[in-house]
Amino acid sequence: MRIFNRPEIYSLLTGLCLSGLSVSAMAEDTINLRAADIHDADYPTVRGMASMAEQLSEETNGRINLKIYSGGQLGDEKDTLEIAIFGGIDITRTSLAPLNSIVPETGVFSLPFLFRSTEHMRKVLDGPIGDEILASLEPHGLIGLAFYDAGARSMYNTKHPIHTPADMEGMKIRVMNSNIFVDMIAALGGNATPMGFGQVYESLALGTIDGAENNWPSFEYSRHFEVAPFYSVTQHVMVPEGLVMSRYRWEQLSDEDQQLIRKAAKDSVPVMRRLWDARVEASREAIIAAGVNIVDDIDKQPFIDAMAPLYEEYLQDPALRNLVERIRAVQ
Ligand code: BDP
Repeated sequence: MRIFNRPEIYSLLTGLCLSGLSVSAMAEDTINLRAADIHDADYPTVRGMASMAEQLSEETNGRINLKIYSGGQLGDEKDTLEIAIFGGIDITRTSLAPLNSIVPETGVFSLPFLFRSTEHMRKVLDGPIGDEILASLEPHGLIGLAFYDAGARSMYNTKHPIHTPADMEGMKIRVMNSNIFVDMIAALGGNATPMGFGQVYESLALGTIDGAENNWPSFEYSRHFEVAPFYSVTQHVMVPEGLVMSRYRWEQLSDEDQQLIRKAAKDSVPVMRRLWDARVEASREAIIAAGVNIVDDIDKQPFIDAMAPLYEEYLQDPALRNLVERIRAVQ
């Protein structure tokens, strides 16, 4: 065993004290961030955020501590967005749809049949148009950090298979809190009822609504298929998810920390997408295995045609019209 001499012991003790000091200094500097998501801990959006939290913790030795409150613990998406604007929640992951009334530019991504494919959508989100939309949040009290995938949404209901818009005549369909979604359902002949995701199962079961629309993973893990066993692969909209931060909180951070957060958010995107692609497949298989009545040979044209007035209405602003043209031009 090595015996230390007195000067060595002094220097060791000084070292320990200093590191003790720096630990306490570090503890004072710790930045605690609270993030919200309505989805459960193993949903790809939450796991994407968890990878962001891990990266931030590693890169800062635990100084930036991102804690995720999943499962809607902090409220539904409309609430968490409003609370984030006032600085009560630091980060929230929501669909872009509830942002439509706050940031008009985000409405473009809620327009039905806008993206031609997942590849097209990812290319737009990963390019300058994506950055432009993220930046458009800033004057509204939010910082757009990144986009996550939400696949394509399709119609489901408690009554009968939907093949054409005529099959939706008079149906009460739940939508997210977005006027574009409300108008989309009206254009298809249904009556839209906006409500939070957490209320949908019960409303379907009680018959307050006849249907809703969502991607395979949300339809499956929410178990909506138990009460609404008719799923038609209309793929009418591909509205992405947004990872957004409170601008109030953002402005309290140093430039370096802002950069770390932005980078960790962006770096979590490929992680999320890998999980997402696998999850879409697994959920689709689970739905088929559950015996849901699936219509997957839909002729989309009548649905696309029905959307013309919606485009007219929303694209009166030349800037938004131009945005749509630029999105369509992305190859
Ligand atoms: C899911 C989205 C989630 C929405 C939900 C909904 O991931 O952000 O809140 O749909 O329909 O696909 O409300």
